[in-house]
Amino acid sequence: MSDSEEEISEKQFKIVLLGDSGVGKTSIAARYANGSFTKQFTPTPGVDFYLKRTTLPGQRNVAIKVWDVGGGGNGNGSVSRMLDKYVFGANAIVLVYDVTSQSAFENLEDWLSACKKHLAPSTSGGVQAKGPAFALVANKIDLEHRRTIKSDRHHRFAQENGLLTYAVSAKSGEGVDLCFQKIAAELLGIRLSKADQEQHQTVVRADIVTYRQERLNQGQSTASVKTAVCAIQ
Ligand code: G3D
Ligand code: MG
Repeated sequence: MSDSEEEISEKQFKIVLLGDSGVGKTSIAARYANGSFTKQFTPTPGVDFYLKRTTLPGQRNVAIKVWDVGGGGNGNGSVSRMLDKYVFGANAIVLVYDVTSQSAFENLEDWLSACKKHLAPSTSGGVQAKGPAFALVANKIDLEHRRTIKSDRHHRFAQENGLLTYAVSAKSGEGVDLCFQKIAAELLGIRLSKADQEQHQTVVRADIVTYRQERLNQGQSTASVKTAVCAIQ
């Protein structure tokens, strides 16, 4: 295929989201594909698919198919019976946890080993098939005040297991787009420049909350009082 044909053609990547129920997999997939966050989610039965097209440096078009795997259990639980079907042919497997949940983080060991078991080296035509990339995603970073998994623990686990690492908030959108863009770049063997990364950075909206002047004046001198307060929600 010539260079120009390769530019026009589109690569497809299968990216599978795994992790305990409630960590925010559906929210991440919906945020990435639809740019929205819906407060009320019902647990995902089976698997849902989200498709997003993106372009990487060098006019390389990519279609990212996100597999949002539902189910209540962890790698040893109800999901594991179907896990082999979900991870088959995956280009990347994303292990998601909630930064406020100790158990969701600890269960990632089981998710990871269940995946590795199903992905035991296969050969096709005598050629060893390349396994998927693995990534560790810390979700709900908007809940910093409730964080129980510190970033050094996150990085240690990633380093011990050779995982790419990201931190996101499906709620605010922070880091979500960039996370998928970086995974796609990794799969293509491309390095994203600072400018490329900035393009995919989400501006987190800080709501301006206007308090009534008299409430702010209570117990304070008016000289130090501002009428608008910036709050990140
Ligand atoms: P799952 O698909 O992994 O099971 P969901 O998880 O996407 O259904 O999310 C579970 C709950 O976490 C949902 O709340 C969702 O709104 C919330 N959530 C997901 N991502 C974030 C995030 O980044 N920040 C915060 N603060 N909450 C998040 P409910 O209330 O519907 O259970
Ligand atoms: Mg879900």
